[in-house]
Amino acid sequence: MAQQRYEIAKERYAAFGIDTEAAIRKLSEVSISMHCWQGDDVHGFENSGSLTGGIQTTGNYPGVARNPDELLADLDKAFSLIPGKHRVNVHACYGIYENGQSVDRDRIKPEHFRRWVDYAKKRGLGLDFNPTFFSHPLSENGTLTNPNEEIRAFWIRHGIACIRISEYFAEQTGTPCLMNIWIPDGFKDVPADRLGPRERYMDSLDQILGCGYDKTKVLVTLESKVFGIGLESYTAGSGEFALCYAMTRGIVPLMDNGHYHPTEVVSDKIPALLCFAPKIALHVTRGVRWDSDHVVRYDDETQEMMKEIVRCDALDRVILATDYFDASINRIAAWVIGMRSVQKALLNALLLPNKDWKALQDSAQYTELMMRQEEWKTMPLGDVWEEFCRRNEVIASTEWFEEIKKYEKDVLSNRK
Ligand code: RNT
Ligand code: ZN
Repeated sequence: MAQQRYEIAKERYAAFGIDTEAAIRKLSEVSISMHCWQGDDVHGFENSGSLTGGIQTTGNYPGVARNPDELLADLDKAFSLIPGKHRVNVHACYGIYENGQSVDRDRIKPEHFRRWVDYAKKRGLGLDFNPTFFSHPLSENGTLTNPNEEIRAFWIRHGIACIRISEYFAEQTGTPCLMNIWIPDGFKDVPADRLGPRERYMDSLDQILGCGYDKTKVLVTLESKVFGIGLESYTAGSGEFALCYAMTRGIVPLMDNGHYHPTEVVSDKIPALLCFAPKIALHVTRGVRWDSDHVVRYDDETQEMMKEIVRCDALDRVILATDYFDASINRIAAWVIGMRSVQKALLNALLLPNKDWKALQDSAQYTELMMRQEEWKTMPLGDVWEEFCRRNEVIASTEWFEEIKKYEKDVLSNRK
């Protein structure tokens, strides 16, 4: 049945000159860096207490992963329901310590992440990394912008320690490791000095990048942000700061689509940046009214972002990662829904008659363009999606949720 539906869909797309086989092939090659932190509400393994840095998880759904064994098992469950081969995005607060005794952030070493490497190697997954500049006693009044030189030096050492771990990830997995820098530094209320923190941030970043590292192994990205909870009036790493820094230092700018004013869209920023940057990176998330980090869905903006990547022929220039955290629903399902939504949006983009539509735009036939864009929405994307899942040996329809229910009953319900 599904097979027949795919054959019919294939013909319908072919009538518009679109090759569904090529789209399926291309999509199979896209790997997305899946964030480990959806599995435990950004808690990590340091027992450091509460989440700070102006980001928040809400909800108390049972079965949260409490230790490395549980988080790795949950990741496996999620990956078994996500088509394709992907990467795992690890935060520095997820070091795995033999005796449960963590070391401070400026002393973390590759050996503390050996289990992540073993995990990834066994499964043929890539690994990415992130320094953790939050949820720490020394992050309360700024990290890389801190006016206290000792504290700032501590965080610079953390950044460099993370570059070493990223190099180790790249060497061990045989694929370059993306290391994303994001700091929460900012102010709740009107600052007296906006320049100073940014100058210190610039200097700190220069010191971290100046440690000497192999640029073919580690791809450093810098993520901007407009505000955080408790940091409403000012963030040092604003859009302009991060973009100018990245472009002048030859690192990669990273856009998180929750990190802009509500009517700004990252889909429009993608082609703007691609005019100048050889590579850009994305954190795909879903902000509802604010940077709320809801689970990614197949919504308009997710579709629009993926359309831009495909239309700009930039699948090899835009590096994709997910970044959201919902503690109010089954966390494994949250991973699966978000990842599959990004993939569905990519497939949709790969199946668009982009050339024809561009010709309509270029010849100012806007009425016909609008008509075609709207009529296109009822094309049988779902039948191609199911075929893509089937070929990747992953359950295509809603039946994957039976696996979640079973795992919840057999595994999650025992975590009390
Ligand atoms: C925060 C940023 C950042 C974090 C992760 C945990 O607003 O989006 O990427 O979500 O580092
Ligand atoms: Zn982010």
